[in-house]
Amino acid sequence: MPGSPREGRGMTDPDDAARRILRGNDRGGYTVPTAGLYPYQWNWDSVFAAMGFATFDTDRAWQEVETLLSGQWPNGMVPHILFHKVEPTYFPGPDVWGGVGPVPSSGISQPPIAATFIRWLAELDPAGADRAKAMVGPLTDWHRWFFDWRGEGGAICVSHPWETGRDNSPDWDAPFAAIEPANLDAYYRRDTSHVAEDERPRRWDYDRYLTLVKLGHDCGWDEAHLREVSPFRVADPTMTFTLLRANRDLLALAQRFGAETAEIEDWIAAIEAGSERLWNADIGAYDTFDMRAGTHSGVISNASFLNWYAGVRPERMLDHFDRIAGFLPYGVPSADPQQPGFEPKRYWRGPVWAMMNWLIALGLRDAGHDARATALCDTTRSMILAGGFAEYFDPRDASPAGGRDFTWTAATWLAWAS
Ligand code: 2M8
Repeated sequence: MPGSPREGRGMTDPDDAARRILRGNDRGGYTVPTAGLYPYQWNWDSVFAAMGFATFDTDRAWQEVETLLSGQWPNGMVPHILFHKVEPTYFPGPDVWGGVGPVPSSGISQPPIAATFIRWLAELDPAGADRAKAMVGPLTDWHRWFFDWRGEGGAICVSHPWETGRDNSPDWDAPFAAIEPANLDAYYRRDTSHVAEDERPRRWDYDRYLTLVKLGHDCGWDEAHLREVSPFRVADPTMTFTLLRANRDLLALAQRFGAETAEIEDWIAAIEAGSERLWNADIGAYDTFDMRAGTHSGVISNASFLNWYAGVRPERMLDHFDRIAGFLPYGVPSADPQQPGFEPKRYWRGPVWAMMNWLIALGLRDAGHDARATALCDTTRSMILAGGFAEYFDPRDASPAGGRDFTWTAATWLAWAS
């Protein structure tokens, strides 16, 4: 972690500020993304949190992931939210979801970045080898769940936008337009009491999010049934590319600890081939593919740039990366600023997310695109120094948006951007 300029509005010591955010969001064994707005344990947020903790407290880092895996369902799925104790500041809570695992939870998963970061954690902290070894079985079961229930010829689908973590991306506009919300009980959102309405999804989106949650809840999260009847089944670059990368890292862990590798090798080959499904030749970019409609979204998002992280086709996406970098001072925006649907302050429809930049830059570095990786790290550092540890940032001027004192931005700072 190279040194950083100690500047920024109101931040005399950003490293110390970041550590204090992680400690402040620690609820004892797990970390919330931010108080109030997100008062539970989220899946990929926790993995980023672990890497932040790893810079100053490796025991706490391992504990974060162990608590996450303690919520694994019997079918292998690791939920996207664990509701360790009920908090009234968030909706929808455990009763709306009706998760069927050992800890009250949601009924969907989130991008499986865990194996990748557990591998690093094990390298960083050799004393934690036994803890890493104990995770190989649960991680394999989780990856198998993705492959069995979300795989479509090696491309990995989602059954809800929340599963990708990119909640209101323009990617979902077309599949959502085909969903007519039905039989929804009256509900009261809590998010807009914490954050300005124009930085959050619209009511139109929430009606459809909750329609899909109700569908899952009412069948007890029966994946075979949902695969048949759900109106929403979309192959997605976040899932496909993070799972491909995670399988490569799981393979390394399995080899190190003498676990079975053949199944993991098969998954890697299948997803490498299946990722081609996400290549939209019309726009020369990776995007989502709606399995129900048989159409690409045509949307270039920050997830479109995860092919390098996944280790596929390193020559692709560079033109779009350079075009967008030349158009906006702070990238990578969550939606293409030169496409319709771009909204620079509205959540996953334009703002920049520091932890997505981290994943993209990791991939750029692995693919040998070093100058771009360094430039992305530099702009992310400036963005955080200018805007603080916000949930996301306006790509035009780095102004902060969404929640504040945010765990994954603090963790990204400590483990990568500082
Ligand atoms: C956001 O998603 C949650 C639902 O899962 C929400 O808006 O209520 C997304 O940014 C997601 O990627 C993230 O994991 C979560 C917590 O930070 O918030």
